[in-house]
Amino acid sequence: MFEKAKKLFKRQNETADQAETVEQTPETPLIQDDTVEKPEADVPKRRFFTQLKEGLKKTRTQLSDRLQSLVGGRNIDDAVLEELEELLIGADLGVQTTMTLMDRIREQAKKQRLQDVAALRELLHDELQSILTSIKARPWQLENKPMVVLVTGVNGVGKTTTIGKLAHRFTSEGKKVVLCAADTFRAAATEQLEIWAQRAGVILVKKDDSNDPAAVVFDALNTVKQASADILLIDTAGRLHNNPNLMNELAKIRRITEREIAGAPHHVVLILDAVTGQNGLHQAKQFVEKIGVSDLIVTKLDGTAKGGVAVAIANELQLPIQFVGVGEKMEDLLPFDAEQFVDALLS
Ligand SMILES: Nc1nc2c(ncn2[C@@H]2O[C@H](COP(=O)(O)OP(=O)(O)O)[C@@H](O)[C@H]2O)c(=O)[nH]1
Ligand SMILES: [Mg+2]
Repeated sequence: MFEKAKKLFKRQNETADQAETVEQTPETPLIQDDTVEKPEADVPKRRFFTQLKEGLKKTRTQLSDRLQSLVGGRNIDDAVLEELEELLIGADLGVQTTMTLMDRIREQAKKQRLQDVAALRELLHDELQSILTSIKARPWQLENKPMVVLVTGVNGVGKTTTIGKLAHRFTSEGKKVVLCAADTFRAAATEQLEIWAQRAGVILVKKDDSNDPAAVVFDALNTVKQASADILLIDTAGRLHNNPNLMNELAKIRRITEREIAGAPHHVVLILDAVTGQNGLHQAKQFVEKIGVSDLIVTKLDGTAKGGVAVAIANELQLPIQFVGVGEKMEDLLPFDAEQFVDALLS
């Protein structure tokens, strides 16, 4: 079915395999669970895993449970592998990523003479993890203050919500956070960010009745300097991704931050909504091309059975996922860890 495209992507994979690998490890999550008796360092990790597992429930049912029933009692033959391929497509891993995976799985299954479902699951686990860990990630260096983060993405993907969650996370870690309301396109956008700023107890920079986002960013950069803040999170508009005005506006914001603070923006985050699945990929490519993106945050994993799209997007864009959104509440943002993500997907 995918023979032609397979050859095409094989070459690409070979290049990716040669790339330097840096494993993504999360910074210590802030959520503590005092009820579990475990060594200190394990507690946030365990809590994060439980929350992630819950968030990925729909996808896990689609992938893991069906994998079990697919293979039950059968030998791992070509027919089974074909069905696995369909399963991966069904979990929205995308054609390209599925083909990469299936090439490796077919090869290994033959080499290792795989017999049972447990071994197949383990192989799938390792190959998924290897795709994610081979993507270079630049950690968020909170020591080099101020750290400026420009948050982008189309309307409704969860930019403002994610900024609220990040603000909560960083203040809980004792950081001084400033939010910038640079989505001046919709009147309600500033109000929404204001509510999050209050909830998280952080400073908000806004300009009422302004339609000049770059001017708001300029003010915010000054506030950050004056207040000696640690982090600036810039919320932006997301109207029509292919609208040249939006891209020009983002480029202008980027230029101003570069001019005002050395090394800024330290991260340009693209927010992607897992519910829109593969459709989000085309939009994502526009952002990557036009403004340059350094990190991904995938939201709404709790609302879809197609959470595999997170792996597909990271793989196709070769960009690291830094956080994942698993709900609408302030605590529902988790630092991304490749191993835990794959564990939660397949357990
Ligand atoms: N279930 C779920 N909903 C989310 C998540 N992140 C954001 N949302 C919801 O998505 C909707 C759009 O979010 P918003 O932050 O306004 O998107 P923006 O237009 O990109 O700023 C809101 O109703 C949020 O509550 C998530 O991780 N899970
Ligand atoms: Mg918004």
